[in-house]
Amino acid sequence: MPTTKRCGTETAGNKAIGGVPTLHYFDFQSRGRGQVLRLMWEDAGIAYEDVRYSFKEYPDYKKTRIAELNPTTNIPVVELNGRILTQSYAILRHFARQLGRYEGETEEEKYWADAMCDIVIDWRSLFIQAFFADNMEETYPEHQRTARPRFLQALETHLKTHDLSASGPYITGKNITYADMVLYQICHDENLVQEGRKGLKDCPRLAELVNAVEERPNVKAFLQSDRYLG
Ligand SMILES: N[C@@H](CCC(=O)N[C@@H](CS)C(=O)NCC(=O)O)C(=O)O
Repeated sequence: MPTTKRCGTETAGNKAIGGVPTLHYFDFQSRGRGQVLRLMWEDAGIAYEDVRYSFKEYPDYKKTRIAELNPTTNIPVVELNGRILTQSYAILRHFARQLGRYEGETEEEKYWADAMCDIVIDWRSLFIQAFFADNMEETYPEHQRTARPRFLQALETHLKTHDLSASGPYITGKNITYADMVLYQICHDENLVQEGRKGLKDCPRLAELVNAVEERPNVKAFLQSDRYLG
């Protein structure tokens, strides 16, 4: 049986998005696409129901409960007041608009946040392919040697040189966007933020962004709480 846990207490943020969302996702520590949604809700002080499926039980639920919620049979899926929301990045953008934050202020900022997010989408697809392959002992080290440094270097260059990013700490400057959370989470899931940011030693601007995300009061409290599972 999947586990269900209520996280947080209802706030104005819940009112802004229309209630208490229920997240259906893997019980995969504090990792994956679903974790970015948790991160946004934690940062915004939004209460949520966290439904977690073990990797073992998921294939059965994929054919039943998840298939009923989402024709592509993927997770994350969010239920909110009788509505079903699918596609994690569309969900993040939707909540950002509803909250009136996390999407950038000007059209230029919104474009840039979306563009940086799209780079991470490409990176995460390759990461997952390599990490969950049957022969992951070969494919993941290969990914770590080839694709990953390519994405790290491109993102570091963008952050250092783009007009909006250069002043830092976030992608569009001083205000966080959903794209910073997407970028933070892939660095976390690739184990680049752990052990004193060892994996980001050649990417000081990216490390600055990671530090800024982790220093946000609600994120900091979350990372130190029993809701954070590593
Ligand atoms: N574009 C989708 C991708 C969803 C996706 O591939 N989810 C993965 C987990 S992160 C999944 O459902 N894997 C199990 C499966 O495909 O059965 C999104 O961003 O939500």
